[in-house]
Amino acid sequence: ESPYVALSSSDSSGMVWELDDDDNISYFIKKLRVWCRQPRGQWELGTIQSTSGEEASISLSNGNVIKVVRSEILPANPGVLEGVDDLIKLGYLNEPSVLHNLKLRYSQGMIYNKAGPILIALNPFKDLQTNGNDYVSAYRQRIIDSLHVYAVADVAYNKMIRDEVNQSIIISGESGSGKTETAKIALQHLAALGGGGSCAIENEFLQINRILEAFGNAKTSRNNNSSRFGKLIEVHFSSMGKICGAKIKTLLLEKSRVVQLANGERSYHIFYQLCAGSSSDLKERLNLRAVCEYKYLVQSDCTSIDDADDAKNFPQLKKALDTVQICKEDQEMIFKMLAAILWLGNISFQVDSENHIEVVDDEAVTSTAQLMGCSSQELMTALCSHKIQSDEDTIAKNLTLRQAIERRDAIAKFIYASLFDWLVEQVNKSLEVGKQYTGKSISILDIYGFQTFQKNSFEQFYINYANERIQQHFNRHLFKLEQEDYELDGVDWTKVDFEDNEVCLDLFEKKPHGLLSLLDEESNLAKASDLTFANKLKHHLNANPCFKGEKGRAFRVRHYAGEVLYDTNGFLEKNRDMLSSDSIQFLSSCNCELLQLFSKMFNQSQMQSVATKFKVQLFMLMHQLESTTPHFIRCIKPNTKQLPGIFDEVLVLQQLRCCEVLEVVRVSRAGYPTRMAHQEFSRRYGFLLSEANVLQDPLSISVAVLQKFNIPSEMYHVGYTKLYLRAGQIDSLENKRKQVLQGILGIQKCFRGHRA
Ligand code: AOV
Ligand code: MG
Repeated sequence: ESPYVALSSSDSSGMVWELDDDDNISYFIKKLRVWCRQPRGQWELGTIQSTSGEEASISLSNGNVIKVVRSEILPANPGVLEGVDDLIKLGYLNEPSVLHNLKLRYSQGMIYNKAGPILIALNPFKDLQTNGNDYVSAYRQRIIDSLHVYAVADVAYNKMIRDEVNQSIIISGESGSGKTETAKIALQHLAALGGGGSCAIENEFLQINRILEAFGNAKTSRNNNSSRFGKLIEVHFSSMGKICGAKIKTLLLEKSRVVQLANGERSYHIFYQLCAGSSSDLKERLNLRAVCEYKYLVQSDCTSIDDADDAKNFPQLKKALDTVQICKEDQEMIFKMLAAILWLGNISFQVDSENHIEVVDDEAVTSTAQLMGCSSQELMTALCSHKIQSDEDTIAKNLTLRQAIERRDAIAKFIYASLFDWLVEQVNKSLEVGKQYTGKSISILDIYGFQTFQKNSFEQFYINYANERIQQHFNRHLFKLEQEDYELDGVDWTKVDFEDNEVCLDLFEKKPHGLLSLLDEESNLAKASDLTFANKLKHHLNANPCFKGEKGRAFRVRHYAGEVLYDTNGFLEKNRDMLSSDSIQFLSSCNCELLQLFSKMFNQSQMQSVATKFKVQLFMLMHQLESTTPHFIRCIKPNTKQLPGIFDEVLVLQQLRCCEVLEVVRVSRAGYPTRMAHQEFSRRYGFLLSEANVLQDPLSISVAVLQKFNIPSEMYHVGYTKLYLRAGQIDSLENKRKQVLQGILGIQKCFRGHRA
């Protein structure tokens, strides 16, 4: 029950007080439990003892009495509302109350919370033993807390079957907040729901995740297992609710990581697994060395991860490749490509007396050439010369040292990115169980999280842009559409304000003067540089409040999750992502099936910039999500140390703010979370009425059902087209329906029994 009523009279001392709409205290109340802000920003619980003017004396729980000004005080919830599972139940919805609630539950191992329609998942940074088969059955028998990712998957599954509409589970949150783990838990539960009692599909999903993570995840300074690509896993179900296939769609892999690492970070897990865990036979065939001998891997002074055993993970990865039916020959080819990339990184150049550069002909060259299926000479030519086609013949021109290094790295990146895409394709082939999907699907979205470092480059630029798009999807569904619906349908409604990120998206997408268009425009100019690009941005975008030009090559963007300073250094080159025609020709001439395939694929793909390709991929993904009923999970990172038991209030608050949790709860508390068209409602529940009503129009039937089951009038609103129900109402109707249906089924069984 809301404490508003109880507290809005005068208290025992006779002091009159009031709370305004935003829960601010307009008058002081004696003995009221309050939160007061301490000088360092944290909130402390206390009780008002006396007031004088703008100040109150507050006694804290440690016995101290302090004086606090009115603006630094907020009302606290009564003890009975400590640790509620849904923030919607909080009487006072203010930041300290929400934080306190989450913190209390977190300290008791309860990492899941509802905030109206969304699930908030706090990263425990330890195994809570709440996932796995025992837990699925415990969950099903309702032995355990129903607040779990399982519950979200359940709701999505039931809704898909009931409404025959595709569903999506959209997981968002900062880097390291737990999206990928949450996605795995959701997938595991879908497999349990639609797997028909066998664990085969569950195991297959597990193995696929192992492959995707080995090739697509890496240690960053934010997360030891950071996803460096985005993914949408689409699980298809038959009309009977059984899984009949799945498909993975990926979003641009961060390929610069293959050749360039920030200090303390690692390249993709697979490289370390391969070096540490392959058999001596395989090592010999690939001429493989220890991690410390490869330049691409040692540049960051970080080759191992606490708690991760690269050597042990490799045989498991091979098993996973077996599971998705990648044959041993193909596996060998994959490992060869990885070894070739590592050796490529060891190739060095020298400048001769005439200032010509040449490749140092050493073991790196012979190993790479052997692995790629070409001669050392062919490889060396490809790395340091540039063929120019004149009218009569072709002339070879020597590259500069910088160009040669760029070419070497470009080849390494190209091979790795192509290998990743190819692998995803193979995985998808193995997932196509039933070719024809007759039923509906549930998609799980898990992308790279919002990131901000001291220096942010092109990778952060597109990652944060994608997060901005997903934030908009979130806003649209939880604020915009919701509130528009009320207004259109004549529901009396006080609008809840929310931070729209349209202006920031505009900054990225506007044509011709948005960040992406300007980047493409500049990338097409031969004479352009990162500096001219930065200047162009400052020239065209300064009017957008989300943009700020900075000194030199830098600019700032105000994202929904905070301000990020970008350095345009390398933007143009990374966006052009050129692979010279020489390199492609060279790769297609190698005696290696995969390299030939990759170069063919390259020739078929249009020559698009990375920004354009990314935008297209992202739009396709969002377009697909638009046609689904979304279920949102917000992951929250309780601390940056990646350790259990630490709840950093400032950090959590900042994340709650940027995903507007309080606003979501406000909309949902004031609103009607369940809505159904009269047609749909009457079809589903009309049969609960006596026959006489069945001939009426849907709206009248809806009303009759509500009346028959004594639903109080403040619990619903009859709109022009839809029926709006407050939280909890549909559950009681569903229960009634189930009871009646079970009764009917029971009678039918009884009849059949008689006939038999
Ligand atoms: P992310 O997906 O949100 O980051 P992860 O899902 O990789 O974050 O989580 C980071 C780490 O937190 C994991 O490796 C686990 O150690 C731990 N963790 C997260 N969720 C759980 C859980 N439910 N139970 C136990 N441990 C957990 V990124 O991909 O960087 O944006 O790109
Ligand atoms: Mg992840």
